[in-house]
Amino acid sequence: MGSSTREQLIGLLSGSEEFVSGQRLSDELGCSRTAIWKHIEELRKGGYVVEAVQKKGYRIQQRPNNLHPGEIKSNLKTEKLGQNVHYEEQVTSTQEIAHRLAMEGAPEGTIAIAEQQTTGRGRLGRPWHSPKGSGIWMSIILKPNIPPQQAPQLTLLAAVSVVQGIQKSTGLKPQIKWPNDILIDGKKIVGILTELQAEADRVNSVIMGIGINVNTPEDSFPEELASIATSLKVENGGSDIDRSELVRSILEEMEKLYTLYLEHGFAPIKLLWEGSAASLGKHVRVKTLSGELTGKAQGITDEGVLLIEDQAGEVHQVYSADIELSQNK
Ligand code: BT5
Repeated sequence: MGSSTREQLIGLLSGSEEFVSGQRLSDELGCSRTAIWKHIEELRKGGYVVEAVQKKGYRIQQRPNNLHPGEIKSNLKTEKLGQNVHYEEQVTSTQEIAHRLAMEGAPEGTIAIAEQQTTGRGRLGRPWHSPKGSGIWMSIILKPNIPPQQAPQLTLLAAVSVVQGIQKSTGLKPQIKWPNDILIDGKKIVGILTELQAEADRVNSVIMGIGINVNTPEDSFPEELASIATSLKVENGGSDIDRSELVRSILEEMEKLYTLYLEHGFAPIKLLWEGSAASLGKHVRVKTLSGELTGKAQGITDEGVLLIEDQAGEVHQVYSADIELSQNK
């Protein structure tokens, strides 16, 4: 799918601090100068402040605070991830959109992203709070040639990518709580939800949902989240973070790790994951659908399964669960 003229226009204007002449824009985009002028008017309506000076051309002075495809794709250094962006102001869940796009044959790396989700979801049907304009709510379509049992590895891969992306964009150093939470100071800042379109022996598409509290003000979390959730803005001393830049860093990190994974398997990802894991070596309480277990988190296997050693010294393999880090050890 090619970029729209609007995306290309934003790309051209973003490529330079200088004015770009109307003639050059019209040559590169293959449309008349009047058409360019109309597109610029559209950008202005979309929240861009565009300076227009006779004989010099156009220059973006201020960008809107949104996740429009043009914003995400300008200067995005990836080959696949994020090159095809499906953006909406409000959706039920970006997972639903991405599932649909994958069924319709969207290429690998396509993302669905929205300013707001009305029924954002976590695992096991739990709700994901996704207020308007302050977070990153996105779902990435991947098409790895792996058996379905290996899909949990991609959750861990996504977690490492998000940690590295956040670190690169903000300098903050989040930690990963197995399998899918990213925390700062023990509070949740990111949730990851991996869903599959698969047959018994092969994955057709992985729909990787990532929710990040970016510019959520401190006092705006609903009561049930106030003590367990935080945002990058809160942890960053109150200053706003550029969401589209953060999306780009995450997509760039993820593409690097995903390529590494497809070429060399999970081993290199496992090492990186362990380097950011909050739970390893700690005493944890594990809640699975079949019961509870307490013990020491020993590590993860090459498949991404968590190993817990109980008080009797027996080692349990945990495939899917919620874990709590004990306070006392
Ligand atoms: C997750 O589930 O953490 C996965 C969340 C994935 C959200 C993304 S957003 C884009 C895509 N579209 C979707 O519809 N979903 C994905 P889980 O481990 O089950 O955690 C859910 C729990 O996290 C809830 O029960 C709350 O306790 C807590 N929670 C809900 N909203 C939160 C938020 N915004 N920040 C921090 N914690 C939250």
